[in-house]
Amino acid sequence: MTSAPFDTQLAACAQRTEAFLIARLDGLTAAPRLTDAMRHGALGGGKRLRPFLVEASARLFGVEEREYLAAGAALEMVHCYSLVHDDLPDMDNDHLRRGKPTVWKAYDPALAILAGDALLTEAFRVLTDPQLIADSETRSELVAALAVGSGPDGMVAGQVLDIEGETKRLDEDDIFKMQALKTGALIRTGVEMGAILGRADVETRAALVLYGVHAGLAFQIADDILDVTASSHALGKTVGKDVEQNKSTIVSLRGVDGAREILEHAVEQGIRALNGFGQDAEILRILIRHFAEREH
Ligand code: GRG
Repeated sequence: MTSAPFDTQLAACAQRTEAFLIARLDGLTAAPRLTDAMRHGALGGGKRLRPFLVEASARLFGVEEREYLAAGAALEMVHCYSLVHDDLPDMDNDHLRRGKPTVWKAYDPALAILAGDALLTEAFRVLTDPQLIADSETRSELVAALAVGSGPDGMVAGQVLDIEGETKRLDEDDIFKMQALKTGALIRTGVEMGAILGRADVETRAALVLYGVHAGLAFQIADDILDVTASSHALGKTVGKDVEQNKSTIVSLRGVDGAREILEHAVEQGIRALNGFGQDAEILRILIRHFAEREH
């Protein structure tokens, strides 16, 4: 990793990811209104934290920019699809996302469903493109990792558990499980994709996955704390959605101070998982602290 400050590195990654997504979407001409809705859901906003996780992990192994950029953009397309679908009237019924109307408000719910579907499927097309990722085994392992992280053993399962939590009381274990799947799975997958691109050995990949699990936990607990402590109107985020819907979160069960303790523990465990990586992994250590300390 370069020694540029964290914010500069994250901004550079966001810019590269945006440019990649613009070019990729410009190449889709079969149904212009669909591509416009995909642009609305994927471009012009978003912190691009997940591509940065792929990049930071891949750079530990000297992976080329072309490869980690493609893998990070694919992961971001899946993340954007999840937000587009999550905002739908039959899910969270949100009107604003990233400071602008949600895709279903700007277009209509049917097109928002299809734009989400198209972002999801296009992500996998990116990962199978030999012009972007040279080695065929790497491509197929990336596809498998993203399918696990995003599908019925990952994010989609988490979303279902979250919806079930609206009608039944979740205990702490249920909440940890739901969050590890709904938000944590894609974060973990980002770090894992870097390890796959780097052809990391089994132990090295497992250490990075362990870091990713704790990074996902830190991200979600920080989000729950922000829901009750911060005002994020300016960002177009629905403030305290879980609070508003009376959903159980770690904060509602343990209080803000209790949640902060769990958050600090997750950060420590994540950093400990990187013990074997030395100075090269400093950016991942900064990143997990950034997750814990973020203000939006
Ligand atoms: C619809 C299958 C399906 C899944 C949806 C991730 C998800 C599951 C829903 C998103 C709802 C939500 C607000 C989850 C909490 C995690 C969170 C704050 C996600 C937003 O991620 P950021 O902060 O967003 O990285 P940006 O806009 O920066 O990309």
